[in-house]
Order: sequence, then C-alpha cells, then structure tokens
Amino acid sequence: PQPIYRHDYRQPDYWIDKVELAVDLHDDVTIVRSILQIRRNKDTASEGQPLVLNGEKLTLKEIALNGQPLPESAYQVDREALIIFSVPDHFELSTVVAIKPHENTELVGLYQSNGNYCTQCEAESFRRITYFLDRPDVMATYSTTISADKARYPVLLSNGNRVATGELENNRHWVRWEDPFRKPSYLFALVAGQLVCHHGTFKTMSGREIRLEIWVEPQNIDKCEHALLSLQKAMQWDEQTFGLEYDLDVYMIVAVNDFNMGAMENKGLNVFNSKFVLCRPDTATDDDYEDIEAVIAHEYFHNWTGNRVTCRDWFQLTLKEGLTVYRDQRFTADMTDFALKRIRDVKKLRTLQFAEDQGPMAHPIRPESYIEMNNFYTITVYEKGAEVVRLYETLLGKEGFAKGLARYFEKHDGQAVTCDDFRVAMAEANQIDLTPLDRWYSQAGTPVCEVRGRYDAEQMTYTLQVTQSRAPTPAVQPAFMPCLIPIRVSLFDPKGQALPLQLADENVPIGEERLLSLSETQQQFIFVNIPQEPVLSFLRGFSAPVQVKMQRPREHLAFLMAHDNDSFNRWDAGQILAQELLLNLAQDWAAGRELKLDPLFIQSFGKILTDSRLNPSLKAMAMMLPDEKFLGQQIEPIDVDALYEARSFMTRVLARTFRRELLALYQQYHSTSPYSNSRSAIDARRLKNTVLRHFLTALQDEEVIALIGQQFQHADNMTDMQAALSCLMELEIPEREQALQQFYGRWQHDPLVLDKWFALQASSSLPKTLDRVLSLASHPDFNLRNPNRVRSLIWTFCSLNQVRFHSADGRAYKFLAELVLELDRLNPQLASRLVGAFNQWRRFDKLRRNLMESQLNTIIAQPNLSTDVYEIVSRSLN
Ligand code: BAL
Ligand code: ZN
Repeated sequence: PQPIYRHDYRQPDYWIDKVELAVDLHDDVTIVRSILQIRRNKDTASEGQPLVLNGEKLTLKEIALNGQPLPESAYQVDREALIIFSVPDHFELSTVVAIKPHENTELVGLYQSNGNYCTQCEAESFRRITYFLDRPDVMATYSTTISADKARYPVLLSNGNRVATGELENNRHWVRWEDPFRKPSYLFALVAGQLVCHHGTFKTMSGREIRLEIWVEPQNIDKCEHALLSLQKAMQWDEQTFGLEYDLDVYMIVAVNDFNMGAMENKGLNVFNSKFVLCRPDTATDDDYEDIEAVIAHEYFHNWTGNRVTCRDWFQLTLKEGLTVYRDQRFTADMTDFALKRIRDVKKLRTLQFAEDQGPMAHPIRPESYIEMNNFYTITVYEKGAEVVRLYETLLGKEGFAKGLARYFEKHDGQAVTCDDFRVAMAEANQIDLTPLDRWYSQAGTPVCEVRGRYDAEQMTYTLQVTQSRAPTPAVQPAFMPCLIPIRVSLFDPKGQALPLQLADENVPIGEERLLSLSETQQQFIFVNIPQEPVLSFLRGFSAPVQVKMQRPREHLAFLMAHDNDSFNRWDAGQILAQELLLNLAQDWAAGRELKLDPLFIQSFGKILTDSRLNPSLKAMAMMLPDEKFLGQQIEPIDVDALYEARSFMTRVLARTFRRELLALYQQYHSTSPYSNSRSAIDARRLKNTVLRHFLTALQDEEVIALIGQQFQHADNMTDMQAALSCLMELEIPEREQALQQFYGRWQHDPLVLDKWFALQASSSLPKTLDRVLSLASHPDFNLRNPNRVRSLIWTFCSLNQVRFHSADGRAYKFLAELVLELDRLNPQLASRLVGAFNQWRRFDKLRRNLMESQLNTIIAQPNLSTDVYEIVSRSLN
C-alpha cells in the first residue's frame, strides 16, 4: 500500500453542491439511489477532465448523466472508484447501487447492530454507501429519504429536519430528512430500527426551543437521563463560555452496542457507542458518569468545531479534534474540579501519548503521511493536540482565546480549513505573531526541558537555566527545531511562602507566578532580590506538553508535596518522588538486594493521609502510586517483574505502616446512607475505594477481606460494587470466584456491565490471569464482533496489564497475534488498535523482544492483511 502525503493536497477537480439520497432498506440488499449536482472546479480542472468518484463494496446498478443512461463505454468501475471519462461543466449524476449492510462486520459505512441499521462515515466510509467525492473539503446539502419495513424499523432518522413521511405497499413506510447546512460526507448519518426516545428540550440564548432526543433500544429507556442532562449542560456551557448556539431545531443521539469509536458527531444525529450514553447508578460507575458527560459534550461541541468549520483534509484532523478535546476538558473542569481534571488529563497524556512518541507510531499532531487514516485517530492528534490548543490559552489568556475563536468562526464558518487558518485567526484577533507555535504542529516527539536552578547568596539572585531538546524516537525524524514553550514558575521560601518575582531587567516584582517563554535551545532567566535559597516550582499546571529533567534533592520534592499552592505541581512532586524511589527499588529487586523504603517518603505519604484541607478526590489522586506502564517508560529495557515487585513492595509498606489511618479513612468515607451523585458523595467513594483497592487489599488480612466482602454484598451502586470486585481480583481466596459468579448471574444480560466482568478479570495481577484470559476468550459471551467486548478483555489485558501480558513464556504474545489475524478479517480498524499492544516491543529485554518480533513477523507475512494492520506492523518492524 502507498502512503498519502500532506504536501500532495490539491483541491478536487469537481465540487458537489447538492445530494439527494433514497435508501431502501431490505433484508437481502439495500438499494441506494443518489442524485448529485456537480460542477467543475475551474481552479483545478480543465474542461472534459474525467470525474473520479470514490466507491468501495458497491454494486453499480444504474447510472445516468442529466437524465440520460450512460453507456458502459462512458465509464469504468474498479474496487475503489467510478470514473466517468467525460462530463460537462455542470451536470446531474444519478446512480443506483446495491449494498449489503447485514454482511458488514467492519462497522463502517451502513451496518447492523442488534438488528438495527446505523452508519459510521468518518473518515472515509461514505464511499461504502454511494459513489461520491468522499473528502472533507467537498461540502454539500443533503436530502435523505429512507424506506423500510414499518414494523421492524418504525424509527427512520437522518441529519437535519424531518420534512415528510408516508406509507408504502407491503407494510413499508418512508421518511424524508433535509439538512440545510452544507456538510462534508463524513458527517452523514442514517439510523433505522426499533428504538424508543427519551426526550427533553433546551431553550437557546436567542430564545429558540430545541428538541433533544436520545434514541435507545427499549430495554435501556431508564438509562438516558444523565446523558440528557449532560447535553443540556454542554449546550448552556458553550453559550456562556464562547457564545455558541445550536443551529438546527432537533438534536438527536442514538446509542448502539457495536461501535468502533466512542461516538460520532454527525450533523444533528450523533451515533454513540452505548457505553457513552447508558447509565444507572447500579450499572455504571462515577467514572462512567463523568466519561458520559464528557463525550456527550465533546460531540456536541463538534457542531461548531468540526461541523460548521471543518477540516480541509484529514491531515488537519487535530484542527477539530485537538480543539474539541480542549473544549471538553474545560467543560469537565467547570462541571467537576479544575485540578482533578488537569491531573487526570496529564496522567493520561504522559502514560499514553508520551509512550506513542517513544514508539514506531510517533507522529506530529498534524501528520505528514498515512496509509490508513483510521490509524491516525490517535492520542497524539487528540490529547497532545488539545495541549497545543491550550498553549494559545496560556499565551493569550482565556479572554484572548475566546476572541481568537470568535474570529475563527467569523472568517471560516461554513468552510473546510487548516490548522494554519486557526493559528492565523487567533493571531489576528490578538494582534500578536503566533508563527512560533507552528513547530508544535510539524514536529513529532516530546520536547524535553532540562532545568538547572542556581542560587547566588551574595548577589541574591536565582538563575534558572533551561535547555530544550527532543526525547529520542525510534523512527527517524527531521532535526529537532526549538519550540515556543510557555513555562509557569514560582519560587518558595523555606516557610512555604511564594516569593515576589522580579526578573533582572525589571524594576519591580510582578506577581508570585511568572510565565516564561522558552523559544531557544538554551535560555536563562535571572530572578533578583531573592533573600534566601528558594524551592522551585516548575511548569506549574503542566503549562506545556513536555518532559522535565531536573536534579533536585528529595527534600525539595517533599517540601512541594506539602506546600506548593499549585495543586497540579503539588500532586506531581509526590509522583516524581515516588517514581524515583520505585525505579531504585526495581533496580534493587533485580540485583537481589534487600528492599527498603525511604522514611522521607513514608513521612510525606502520612501527611497526605492526614491532611484535612485536601479534597478527598485530590487526596485519592495524591495517594496513588505511578502505575507500572508509566514507570516502564522511564527505563530501558523495561523490567516488568522488577517494576511489579517494587510497586507491590511500596504498597505493602505503606499499607502496613498506615493500617490504622487507612482503616479510619475508609470508615470515615464509607457511607451507609443511600447512593447519591452529589460531588461530595463521589469524592467520598473515590477516596475510600482508593484506600481499599490500592492499599488495604495488599494486607490480605481477615479484617480487610471482611470489609471487601461487605462492600460487595451491600453496595447499592456500581462504583462500590466494581471497586470491591476489583479488590477480590487480587486475592487468591474462595470469595473471589463466588463473587464473580454472583456478579455474572446478576448482570449477564446487560452487555455494558458484562464488559466490566471481563475487564476486571483481565486486569488482575495474579499470575493465573493469562490462563483466565485464554479461557475467557472461549466464553460464550465473548464475541469478536462486538468492539466493546473485545476491548474489555483483550485490550485491558494486553495493553494495561503489563506484568501478565509480558509473561516470559510468550504465550500471551502468540494469543494476541492469532486474535489480531482472526479479527483482521472481520474488523481491521479494531485489529489494528489491538496490534498496537506490540508497539513498544524494542524497549523490552532480548527474550521478550525476540518473542514479540517473531509474532509481528508472522502477522506481516499473512496474505491479504488489511492496510490498517499492515501500516501499524510495518512501522513497528522498520
Ligand atoms: N470524530 C470522531 C469521534 C470524535 O472524535 O468525536
Ligand atoms: Zn472528536
């Protein structure tokens, strides 16, 4: 397969202004009639240039140009295109194609889930519904008529407004939808099925009443209220924060069980993975509730950032995704807690995106080339992209950012544009040169800031020396050019007071926190009038997506853990200290030395436990030790057993030392009153479940086992039940299997809860987990055709359970390779996600490296591999 390059972009030779679709759904075959109004693009195409339309897995039945059937000699059809050799400047093209949604296991284009029809067209799957110029810069208005059997498909939905309905012979009916907004084909959607609606309304700031509809299968009607409330909150937040109002009269969300992604922002008709819609306190955890609110908001925010202003080409994906993730992060921070949200987002970025940067898939947020676009819906494009958008906010302030966004819409509403257009709009609105941000779009890899602070008592100066480079990436990258890195800093005196900060060229101090701009490879910043040696708080709030390297005494970290007034850095100081100790412990374990935990850390941990000022969720965050996967990134080769043993040792020591305090915290926050979803109840559950799952369980004593058992038996909500069951997963006791059976018996008919049952078993660190996963892969409820089920068992095990997936006998590697090959024939997008679990293979010891390489070679040797899997594996082996 050949890569496609960003620099090869050119406008299409033809534009399509109007689309009329008629989709007749039948059991054996679906017929799609399309009428396209097409005109030549005078800027690119000379007269008579052939028209090349994308089309895959379509059977062409009829074709006519301006009403005249075309002779076979006038066109050609191959596996990917329909080519019409000669066309006029303006014309109407009619086609009729047949497709087979019931045979579609890839879950792109038109397919069936639980007997209902739905679509997924992003990035390039509208071409599996009809022949089209399937690229985001071709924007048209759509009118869609759907017909189907009335009893089996009473609900027929598409984008825009329902304008007409009617009855047909043979118990069939039809509905016509019209979407007045021009849109790219990837935002087309169609749904047909036996669905029921949970509805509400929203009054916009200009006084229009919008109907909000959440469509689900009948058994799920009692699980929609939170999604509806989330949508209403998101609509209000976008009006209040950015003055953005919804534009159609109806906003629909449909929940489907079989979905490759989280959700899809189709204009006026979002299609969602049911995981991000359905919840009830007894079926979904507090984290699920928060995720649902965030994803509902994300897709809603796309209506402006993505739909009204879309991407010129797929290389610009971060234009809509980075920006929309940034918006949903801010929304969640406003709905929950700013510091908590920031910590969670940065944790995710550092664990997953920094790892992507260190592997074969390292790419800039605006990639330069791809073989299969679906492989570039990555944590880099999304989460690092959001961090890059956040840089604008950091540089311009919230107000300047809002002004820039307003300018972006003013200039580009209704257009398909680029990341450069976004940067220029931000710059124009704030009358500032933002070209220095360009390198964040064009360079792969994580910048590394090396920091040295030097205090001169005589001069009373504190000099900060900062250099930037790039963390090594395995794939060859162009030479690293320095980026513009905004760095927030503060200095603290020994009592924990933030010092007034005055740079050498200033006359007076300006505040106690400063934003420094690092734009050269090396720069120094001199603070004057510093009366005594300070403690540095660097990159406060994680003001840029970089790695920081700094030698500093452990006492400084312990000091920041206690005193930093930036909640993020306070948390981070604890993580850095724990990380340093864990890596040392891992080395000691590997060398057979006795393990000892630094008393300074024990003391600092104790202070966190007893700090009554800390919000309980933040306390839970601060107590959590860095996970094994994150620790693995800091060393080479990754010694999975040593990291596991080191972390288990530290957990045990802390649990033993603070047994009394931990039990007291558990009791304090374990509520006996009925479930509530108030913030304080959520905070309490977070803290007590962290205490139980991540510390007390390690004691494995009778008292703790009894607590876990009681929580499991009496929980009136899934947060507590899942937490108790996850504790049991770590214990080799008869109660473990009893609880699993009980849980299965109660929830076997609820797919989303059953996913938890699979995932919990796959995440156990017990040595028998590999065998359990192998047997669960043959369980009657395991199903390769359902992406959620595959992710819950396979992804949880292969990507998140480091110590058990990397079992030295290589059995798990073989299992994954076989599964990927089987899955590739059904659903290449999902297969390529899973095979990514091998991406870091070069960073392991020789034995594991060889075992993984051999599986990758087996995969790449298969004939008929999908482009999705081929691209990931070939990059891995190169
Ligand atoms: N556009 C794909 C799903 C999402 O990012 O919202
Ligand atoms: Zn998105």
